[in-house]
Amino acid sequence: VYTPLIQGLSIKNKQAIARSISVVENEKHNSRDFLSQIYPKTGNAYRIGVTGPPGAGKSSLTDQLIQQFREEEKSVAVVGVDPSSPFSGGALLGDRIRMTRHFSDDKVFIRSMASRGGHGGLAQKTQEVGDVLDAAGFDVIIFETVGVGQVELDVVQAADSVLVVLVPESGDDIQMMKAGLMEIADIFVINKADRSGANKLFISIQNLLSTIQHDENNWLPNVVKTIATESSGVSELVCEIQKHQNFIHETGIWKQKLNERYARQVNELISQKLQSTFWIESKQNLLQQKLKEERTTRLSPQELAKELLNNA
Ligand SMILES: Nc1nc2c(ncn2[C@@H]2O[C@H](COP(=O)(O)OP(=O)(O)OP(=O)(O)O)[C@@H](O)[C@H]2O)c(=O)[nH]1
Ligand SMILES: [Mg+2]
Repeated sequence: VYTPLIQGLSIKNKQAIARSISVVENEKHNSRDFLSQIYPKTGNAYRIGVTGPPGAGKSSLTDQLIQQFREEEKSVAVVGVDPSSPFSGGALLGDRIRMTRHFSDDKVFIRSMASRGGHGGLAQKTQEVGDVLDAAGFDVIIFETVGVGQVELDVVQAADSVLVVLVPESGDDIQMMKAGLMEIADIFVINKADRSGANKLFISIQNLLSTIQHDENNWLPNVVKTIATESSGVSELVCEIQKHQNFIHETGIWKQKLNERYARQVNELISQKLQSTFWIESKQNLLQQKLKEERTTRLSPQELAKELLNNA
């Protein structure tokens, strides 16, 4: 059924790519089979996650990265992920405006995704879309997302290199640590370095990083200053990405990441299947009935779970 679509994918036909993505996104006609068929073609793309606070310049930087990778003859796909918006619009429109110069390039593909419900979580969907683009043979896939919530962190964590984009106004380090950005960053980018405070932030991140214990098997994140609107610092950034890529290849971390993604996908699919077959109407009703009972006299969650499981 999917043969023409897969053929189109293999030559990076934009229409075929777009259709493949919507098969996956909307879980149309056995999208699982489709993903299964393209699996052998995946595992070659390098995945970069770009996250950071709203307006930090993520799309502007992504546009610059596309430019740099294209100069190296690499094909690039970009997935903009916006968990907060149920439909494509708003911020995602902004992404499109920042990257328009690459639209006519047939080695560049740009797509926005928004949470539209469905069975899997947005992070899982994003990975599946990544797999489609990987199968289409893109050398680099960039995932852009606003780094505020858990979903966004999950999205970028599935990438090979994670760029955390901050701006001089980003404020104190403590806040960053709270947001969990410190743990996921492979490279810190201080964008809008044309503004005052960039050096102060640079030093405080360096100080923070110097307290991290590390050895030759662990990557120590580095910090790069950029001005995305002036292409300044971008080649240094690409250089750091390359360094990180080499590092994770040499240490075997990349293979490990691929395996983790594989295992996560399997787990995700199993739990979805188990949940959906488990919650037959009578069980849903039983739960609903317990919810109506007095909190103090009803069964404990543990007892109820046991009862539900035993009645399988
Ligand atoms: N002064 C200055 N402005 C910049 C720089 N980089 C980006 N901008 C501007 O900052 C604004 C936001 O840039 P975007 O690239 O859309 O930022 P973003 O992080 O993708 O924004 P969201 O996706 O909405 O979270 C735009 O007006 C850019 O022109 C920079 O290095 N210096
Ligand atoms: Mg953006």
